[in-house]
Amino acid sequence: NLSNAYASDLLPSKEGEDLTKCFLLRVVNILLHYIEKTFDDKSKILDFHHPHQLLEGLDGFDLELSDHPESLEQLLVDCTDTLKYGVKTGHPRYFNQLSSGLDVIGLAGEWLTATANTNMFTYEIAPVFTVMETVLLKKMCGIIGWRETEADGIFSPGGSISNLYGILVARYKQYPEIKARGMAVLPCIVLFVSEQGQTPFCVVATAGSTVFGAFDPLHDIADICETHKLWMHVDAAWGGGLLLSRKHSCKLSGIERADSVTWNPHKLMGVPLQCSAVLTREKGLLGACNQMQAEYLFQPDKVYNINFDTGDKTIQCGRHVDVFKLWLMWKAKGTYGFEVQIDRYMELAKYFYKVLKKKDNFKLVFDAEPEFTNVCFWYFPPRLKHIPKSFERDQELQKIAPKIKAQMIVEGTAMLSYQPCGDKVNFFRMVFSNPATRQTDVDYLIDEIQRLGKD
Ligand code: ABU
Repeated sequence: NLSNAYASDLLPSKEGEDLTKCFLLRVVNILLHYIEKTFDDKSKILDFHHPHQLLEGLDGFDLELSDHPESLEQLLVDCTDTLKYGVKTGHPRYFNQLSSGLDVIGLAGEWLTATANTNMFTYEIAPVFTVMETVLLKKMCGIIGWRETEADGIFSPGGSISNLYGILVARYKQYPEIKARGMAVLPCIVLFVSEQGQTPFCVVATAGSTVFGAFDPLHDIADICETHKLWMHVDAAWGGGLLLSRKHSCKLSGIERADSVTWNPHKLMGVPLQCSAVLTREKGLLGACNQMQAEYLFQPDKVYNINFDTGDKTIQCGRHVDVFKLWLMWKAKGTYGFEVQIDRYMELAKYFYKVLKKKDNFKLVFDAEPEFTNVCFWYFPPRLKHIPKSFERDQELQKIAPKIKAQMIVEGTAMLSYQPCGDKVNFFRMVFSNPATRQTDVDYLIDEIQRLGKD
């Protein structure tokens, strides 16, 4: 019992070894229990409460902070409660986001990363991780189809920031004077979004859109970019992982002609959050575009090769080590292991599509075999099933997905996402990126939607 022990008794406190070991082993036991529950399809995905209930405190779980220290025993209770009221994103019936699943090797990687507790900005303080990052970037650039020695990249916090890096580099490449003279010396530039643009400098194509999982025709876009000398950025945050599948990588054909690419291993490849890379075909641009040469970090007269002080390629200063868990997972699976996992998701998506197609109370948003692992569909409760499409019918249909989802969350049985899009009222988006999911979970989900959606 650690009721009379406090954080100040742990290492580096004198003779704190035994207590530190005891405390951390108890934390690990809490985590192991959570991991076992995560993979148990009979356990609830979440124990849902409203924000105000969490703020008010639940069964002694108090989020307020105090002036006095809590005992280690109470901290263990806090850890247990934090997991108790969270969402088991590795549960086999968790389909809510593009990033899901709980990879045990990736988890071990994240634990090691937290223990190492260093910053990615210089080789000086992250020698192994900065070199490891270059190995991973080289591997990913090679898979895209770029000549590895000339390509470059950086891991950054998520897909949107990676896209931002792509656009910053595109702008710098076209207008390097921006670095010294700022935006004011540039014409009114725009990303290529319509034929009435001002001065387009960049086209952003998508490989695996968030909702529909659609792929842009990358060769066609590359042809236009080459003709008009436009930078081509491919947002492959979601679809990038498909490059590891020999069967399906053709959907990204032409990505090798891009100037920059966003690829999030924390999505299709199942790496624990967060793990996102921006990759550029031309070496040196990220640095030239973003460097600030802070003298307190990036001294030019260091004892080692300062090309490995990669932090100056970013607009961040502090940078989390996101690479180790990916590196360790790649070691554990090999490229072929990722391929098997990804091909299985594609098979599951096809299975799901075929089952839905046969059911007259489900309607697919696109009645064609899925291009990716996204399958979008409506559920029609009996009272709406035979009503022809009309404004009034759609007003009712719009309410169905949120109602089913709300009940699913309250009961904690499954989680999947829904959204409207353009003229399409709320529909469900099923997506496969969770290694724990089996066909039986897919069958369960269909039954569950019908159970919760009954009139
Ligand atoms: N980057 C957008 C992710 C959205 C999703 O997980 O559904």
